[in-house]
Amino acid sequence: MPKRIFSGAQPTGNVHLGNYLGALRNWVALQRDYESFFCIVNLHAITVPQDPKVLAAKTRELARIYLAVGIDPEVSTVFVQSDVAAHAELTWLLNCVTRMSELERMTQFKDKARKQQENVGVGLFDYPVLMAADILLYQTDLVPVGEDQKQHLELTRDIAIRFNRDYGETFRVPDPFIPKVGARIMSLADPAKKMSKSDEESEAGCIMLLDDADAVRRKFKRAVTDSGTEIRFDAARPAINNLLTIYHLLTEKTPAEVEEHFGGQGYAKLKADLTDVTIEFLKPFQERVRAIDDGKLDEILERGAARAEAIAGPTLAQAKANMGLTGAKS
Ligand code: ATP
Ligand code: LTN
Repeated sequence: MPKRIFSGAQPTGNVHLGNYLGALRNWVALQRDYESFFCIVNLHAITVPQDPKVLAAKTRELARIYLAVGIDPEVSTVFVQSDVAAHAELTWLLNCVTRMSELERMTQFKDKARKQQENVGVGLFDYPVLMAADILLYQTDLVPVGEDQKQHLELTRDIAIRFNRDYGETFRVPDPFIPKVGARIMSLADPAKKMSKSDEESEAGCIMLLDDADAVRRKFKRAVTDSGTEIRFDAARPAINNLLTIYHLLTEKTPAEVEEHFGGQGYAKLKADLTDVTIEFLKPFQERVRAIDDGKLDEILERGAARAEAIAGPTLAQAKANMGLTGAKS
């Protein structure tokens, strides 16, 4: 049996270069070596307030982005989380084997709860359990994500191991796939923070995949730099390290080739070249986003939901049976 991968992104805000270099790019690279499921996790999106019309539009936009970065719907399953009811149902079962104390430790919850102030929904607290359900429903082997999801993956493994121990072998225990380079692209405005679409203050530090050339030029021009003039990879200089990492990943030049390319040059040259390679990457990508036909997109998402359901349904049924949840139908 081919090994399986599962991953997802939330249809909120705008997809940025960090999401691409940390996650989407690896999904594309891995999709032919694994049986792949790529989900648009709209149930995760509603853990913080969303405008329904905007959420619906962003869900379709994200599906277009998946396809335009190179996810091949003939090879991979692309679907919307809320189209497969098993995700919500397994979450309930897993809620009953997850401890409050485990969820209280989640750093993403703590960060997001702080931003929501008194309006912290129960769903936000339960977010990691829904994520565990996503992954475990597909008997997933590998989960390609950015560095920020590591803690959620560890919790997913703990939940699977506990469920298997208490109710008998039910779920495969997944491994994270976190790339060595690019797993944490930093904000151009503040290299101490990760590039993030949910952080409103940092718009200027975030290159969006749908940004036009002017926006890209402006953002790189204003990008923060560190002291020292030499253009080389240096862990002690996070701003330049981040810019060089982006250049290295977009051009696929080795770090040595990148340093040689910029040898004896200054920040102006680095920013100019980075702007050029980014625009060169984004232009054809954005054309592909626009070229995807609406009807075709519906067809892909319907087919995706049916394929996902065919795997998720039996896993859910097994989990229920193992827990003793047998009613009229069984
Ligand atoms: P954000 O913080 O921008 O809101 P998110 O993690 O909430 O991002 P998703 O769209 O759900 O948003 O994330 C999709 C993928 O992108 C995840 O695998 C996540 O780990 C990865 N990712 C997010 N930000 C970065 C980053 N700055 N560098 C590398 N990978 C990232
Ligand atoms: N929490 C993830 C999105 C996500 C996910 C998943 C990633 C939801 N379910 C399952 C991998 C596997 C994030 O990146 N914010």
